[in-house]
Amino acid sequence: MDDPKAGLNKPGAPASAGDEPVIHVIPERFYMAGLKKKVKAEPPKQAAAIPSPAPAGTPSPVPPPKPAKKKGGNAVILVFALVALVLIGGGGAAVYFLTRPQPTPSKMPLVNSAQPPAPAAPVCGDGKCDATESPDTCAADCQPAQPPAPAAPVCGDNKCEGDETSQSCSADCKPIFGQDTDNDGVSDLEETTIYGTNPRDADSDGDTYLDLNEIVNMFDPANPSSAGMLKSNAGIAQYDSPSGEFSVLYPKTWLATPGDQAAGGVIFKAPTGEFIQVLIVDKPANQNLMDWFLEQNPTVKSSDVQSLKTKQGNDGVLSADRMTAYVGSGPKVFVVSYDLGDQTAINYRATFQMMVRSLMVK
Ligand SMILES: [Ca+2]
Ligand SMILES: [Ca+2]
Ligand SMILES: [Ca+2]
Ligand SMILES: [Ca+2]
Repeated sequence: MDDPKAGLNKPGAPASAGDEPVIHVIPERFYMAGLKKKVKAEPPKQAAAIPSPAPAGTPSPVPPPKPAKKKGGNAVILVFALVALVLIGGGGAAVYFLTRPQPTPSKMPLVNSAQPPAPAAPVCGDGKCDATESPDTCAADCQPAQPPAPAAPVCGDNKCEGDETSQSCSADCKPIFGQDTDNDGVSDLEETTIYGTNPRDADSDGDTYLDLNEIVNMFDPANPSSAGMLKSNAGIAQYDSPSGEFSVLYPKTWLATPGDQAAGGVIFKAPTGEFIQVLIVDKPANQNLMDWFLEQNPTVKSSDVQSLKTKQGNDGVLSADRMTAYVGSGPKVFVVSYDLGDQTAINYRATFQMMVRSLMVK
């Protein structure tokens, strides 16, 4: 019988004897079997991969797919897969970028487009007065500001403006009278330059008649005598028209200039520039003076005018502004008007009344 232990020894190994330690090893058959199995488990790829050549003359069956070809097909598929992946990835990215929410256009682009272009630097001499230019910095382009032309005054707007006066527009302008210190209706200028009365005494001669009352009734305000008449006053003269149609008292210091022969009349000019004029116009002999006046002045109401009577006894009409009187006598009307000239104040109101009252038709 074989020593079972001998089978456990390595081949060629001396058999152990005595008390020497026994080394147990895997029996060779097991060892080899295991090794064979191991070798069998991994056969060389080459033998399995290479197909045996078909014997000549025999029809070759459907050739098995060549490993190389199979490898190339896989590569193509891989490439296609990669390309597909790239395409899918790229398409997805494109879809993402195309469909992702865009920034609201009201933010960036509008802000930029709303910015005005930077203004060009102003050029002096281009005929345009730019905002930063002025008559001081660029007289060639910029004219000095002209004051706006004043609007033409409108009579009836309740504003006394421009060259309007109580005479040219009584609706807007209240009359301004010259200084009258003693408030007797005779201006200081009249008292001192015409009548020789006291501008601080309403009854200069002390005859109990006020200065104005004496003047418009043809009495001398500077003479207490009841017989003292105005035409005897040192400052008064009488004008007799060359045609012999009328006479009128006037201040002796004023310049009397007869009108032309056809119109008759006269102009008395004061040293201060005002003047009082007498004109003679025709009217129907049988027409009432007021009717004639309203016919001549259709916009004037009868309630706006004032009736008067001359010292001689002729009827008269005083205009609304109290600056023109119309004295009727048969087929004639004597128009006495007071023009302020360049003056704004009415300095000769008492004298104008005196002259109208003194008018005598011959
Ligand atoms: Ca006075
Ligand atoms: Ca007086
Ligand atoms: Ca008196
Ligand atoms: Ca008197």
